[in-house]
Amino acid sequence: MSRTKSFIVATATTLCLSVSLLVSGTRRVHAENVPVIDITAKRFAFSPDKITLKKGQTVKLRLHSEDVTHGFFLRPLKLDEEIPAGQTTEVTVTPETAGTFTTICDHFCGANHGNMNMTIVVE
Ligand SMILES: [Cu+2]
Repeated sequence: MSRTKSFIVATATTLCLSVSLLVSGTRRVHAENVPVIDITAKRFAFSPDKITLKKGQTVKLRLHSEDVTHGFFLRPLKLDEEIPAGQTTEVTVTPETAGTFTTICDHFCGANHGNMNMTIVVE
């Protein structure tokens, strides 16, 4: 192989490697870069009290508690989280069923706990 030829081969190999590194790097960023929805729990309501998700689209729910420990339970979306007092719980969800669902607080948080819920619409 001539000097020029081997230089070209080496350059091409380096280019290919850089491109594949770039591509896999981009993929990784996309996987972590899912939309985030912030939800705040505070006696005795969630804020916002309604969110809309797209069927098949992964989102991250970032659940904050502003006071005591709350729950976040929605069987059809397989959500069963605890939000410890004053803390944040993150959960990733990919809804597979369209519909209107009611998420409840399933961790007793006081007198009006039974009315603490929010709506998740999947369309
Ligand atoms: Cu509660």
